[in-house]
Amino acid sequence: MKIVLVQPSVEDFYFTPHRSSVLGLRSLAALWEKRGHQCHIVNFPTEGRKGKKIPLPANLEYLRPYMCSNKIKKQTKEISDTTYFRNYYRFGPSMDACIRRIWELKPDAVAVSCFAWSYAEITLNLLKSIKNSNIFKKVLLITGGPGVTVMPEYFSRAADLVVSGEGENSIEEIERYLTLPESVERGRIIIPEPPDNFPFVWNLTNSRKRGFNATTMLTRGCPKMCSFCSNHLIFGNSLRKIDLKQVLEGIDDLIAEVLEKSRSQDYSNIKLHVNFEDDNILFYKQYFLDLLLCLKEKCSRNKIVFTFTVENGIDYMLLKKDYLKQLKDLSLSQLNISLGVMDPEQLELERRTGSLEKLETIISYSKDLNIPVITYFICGLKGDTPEKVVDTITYLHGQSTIIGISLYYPVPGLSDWQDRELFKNIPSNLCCGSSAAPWNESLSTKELITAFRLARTSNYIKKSTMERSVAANLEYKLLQDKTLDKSMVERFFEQSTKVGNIIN
Ligand code: B12
Ligand code: SF4
Repeated sequence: MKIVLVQPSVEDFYFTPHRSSVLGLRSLAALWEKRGHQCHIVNFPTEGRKGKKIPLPANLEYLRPYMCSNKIKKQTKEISDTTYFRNYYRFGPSMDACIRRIWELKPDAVAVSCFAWSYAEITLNLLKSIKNSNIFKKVLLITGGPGVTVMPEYFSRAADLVVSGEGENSIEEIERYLTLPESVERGRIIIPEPPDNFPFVWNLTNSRKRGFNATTMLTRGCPKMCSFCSNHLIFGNSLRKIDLKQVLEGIDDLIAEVLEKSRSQDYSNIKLHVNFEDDNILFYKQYFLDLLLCLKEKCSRNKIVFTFTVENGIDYMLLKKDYLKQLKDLSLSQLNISLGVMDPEQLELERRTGSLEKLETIISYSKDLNIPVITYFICGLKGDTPEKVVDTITYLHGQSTIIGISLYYPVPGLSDWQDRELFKNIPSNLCCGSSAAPWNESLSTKELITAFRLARTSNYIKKSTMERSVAANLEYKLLQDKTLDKSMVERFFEQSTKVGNIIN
């Protein structure tokens, strides 16, 4: 059978195409092909060079005053680099174009993924358009993914089969539906058993300037239960990894693919960067070192310059100096740290552990090793205050790190969001971090956006060579800006002048 696996277009203020690797769909395709099916993946958000500007949805109108108008383009770089978003986009083709593309592939079944609840509505619209279109009458329509898993009933009106959780083992049900279409009970929700082992898959892209970029993931599940994270809802609490032997064989295939493409495109110096999307790879420290060593050696034997990152974030509490040195020797090119939250009381509330002393040791050792650091924290958690958030930003301003700020968003089914009915009556795009909605009523939209802009301001100041004059100029301009919370801006500049910063 021919199965077309689809990642729908995304509508948001921004998107990260180099991380949009559809590893879930790749994993399904790898296993389903082994059963004799012909699988074709369509990753719509990565089609086309960049997003197409579209009108701001009516329910996000409250963000308009914070959006930097296009007139600001003419403003200095220091202002444009410290603003909120400017435009709203569609990443990927229009609905009609998507339908046409899928139809041209002549599928027996279409499997649509929803990678986050915040994109539930756009996924549902695609499903409905397929379902209502006569040309797809005989085509089986399946949906799954993290966004579907947390609220499967929302999708059952629009798909023949709704899969909650890991999708690999849903293939038996799909085959049954395809062979006995008359037995199909439309909109059925199934929760397949997780696979015993899952395949090593990757997404490889390349450009002449940057070389090759591969994204992969080696583990699933997490025994921790951070209050804001929905990982356990999809992958459960037990941690699993791909068998090392299987990864090592896969690395040979990855390198062969790189060599083949570089030959056909006539590359002289071959560079390969691998990004691991794992949530907590340091649960398997030795395993990770073993495969990095193998990857580096195989690259070197083939005259490929190898580097790697773990962009989804590394748990600094599990990181020690000697391990970091080993990662550096194995070509770690940037350290992405997940801080989660800084305040000790808050840490407890979020069921996380942390130590600023440890964080500082890791950041300063990274500086010695010449590894750039990005530290991510979440803003707008329950119990957060504007003061706590500014204190986190100023604290990080004093460290050798760039700040990555994530605005809080809820996911149906998390311990604080058990009432799923609530989400049926709210447009799902309100659950995007970029919507800066005051979910926990701890910070208002204005305060969340002020925090976002202060984090960018800190990064901008750190990157500039004339920090003091840039900071003074920005302080003046931000204090004039009526869309910002004045007391947060004042607190930031007052404290950041005291801590100074040590990035350069
Ligand atoms: C890489 C990643 C991204 C990439 C895109 C991923 C992609 N699909 O291409 C990027 C960086 C763009 C991204 C962005 C966001 N992400 Co993200 N992301 C991830 C991450 C770290 C890895 C995804 C992955 O490859 N997993 C591995 C594969 C094997 O798993 P999978 O994709 O879930 O697929 C399995 C099942 O879900 C299922 N399945 C998937 N699709 C389908 C389809 C069918 C038909 C079937 C049957 C089954 C099925 O079967 C697969 C195999 O078992 C996950 C965390 C995680 N551990 O998964 C978060 C995660 C998916 N992200 C999440 C969120 C919320 C976001 C944001 C929306 C957050 C925000 N700031 O608003 C942003 C959007 C920002 C933006 N505008 O860019 C949440 C989703 C929670 C939820 N249920 O709603 C996750 C789970 C993080 C978390 N811990 O909570 N993300
Ligand atoms: S945030 Fe990371 S450590 Fe916490 S539960 Fe999620 S995956 Fe696990």
